[in-house]
Amino acid sequence: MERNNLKSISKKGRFLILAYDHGMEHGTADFNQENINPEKVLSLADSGYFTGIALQKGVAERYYQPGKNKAPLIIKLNGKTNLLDEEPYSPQLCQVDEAISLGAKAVGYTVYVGSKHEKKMMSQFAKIGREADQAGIPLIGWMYPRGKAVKGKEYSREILSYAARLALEMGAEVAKLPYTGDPNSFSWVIKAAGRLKVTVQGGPKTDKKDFFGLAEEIMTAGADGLIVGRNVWQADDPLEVAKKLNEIVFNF
Ligand code: FBP
Repeated sequence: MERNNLKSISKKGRFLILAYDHGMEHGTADFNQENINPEKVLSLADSGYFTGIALQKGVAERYYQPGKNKAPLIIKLNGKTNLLDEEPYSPQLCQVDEAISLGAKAVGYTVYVGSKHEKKMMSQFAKIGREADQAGIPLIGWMYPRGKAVKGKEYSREILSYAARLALEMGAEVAKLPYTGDPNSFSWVIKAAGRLKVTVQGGPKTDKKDFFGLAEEIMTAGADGLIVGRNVWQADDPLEVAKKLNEIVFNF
């Protein structure tokens, strides 16, 4: 059964979402004079190539204009900095009803699968899932294996299929996962996700052609789309990259 109006953040059942929550996650190291300005990235998101933009609450409050901005808004409800060297925990910073009042059509939440604090994140995720269900909007799980228990296995078939299955069993509508690195193992991850939609993160900026090749490979493996940030807005020609990714994701 299709739940919670996925249509508002997808096209032909697929997703191409622009992620722009890096200021919180990474500091300003990811930005240049252009892409540090949320207005520039929002206008890229509004190009028509994306089915959504993922922002933290503060940026959405000050820059996103429902009705004027075209890309559907997805609010990341939790987040953390990268300054502390400890088992990862990403606290909830925004509530579902606040996200909706900002115009959100979906919410996202990161679970660090395998972290010492996994239980706390799972229980927050479950509560958010109930609230999102009541509001009729989808919950996207940023499912990232991290921490001592999974060290060295963050990209393995075994752990990523576990993360995908966890998202299904917790009641997410969409999972965002790292890529295993090859289509065979990733097709097992997708199988494990069952009826859950599976999207893949972009990762650090790589050569443009290599990234397009990777995007094609990920879609061939059976993914439902991409949630990508740096490989788009750090590119010299972000609009061209967006156009090409749109072709790959929606015309596959
Ligand atoms: P990218 O495509 O730039 O990797 O963005 C995806 C994303 O999940 C962002 O939403 C988030 O800020 C970032 O990656 C987190 O990256 P990491 O935890 O690997 O530092």
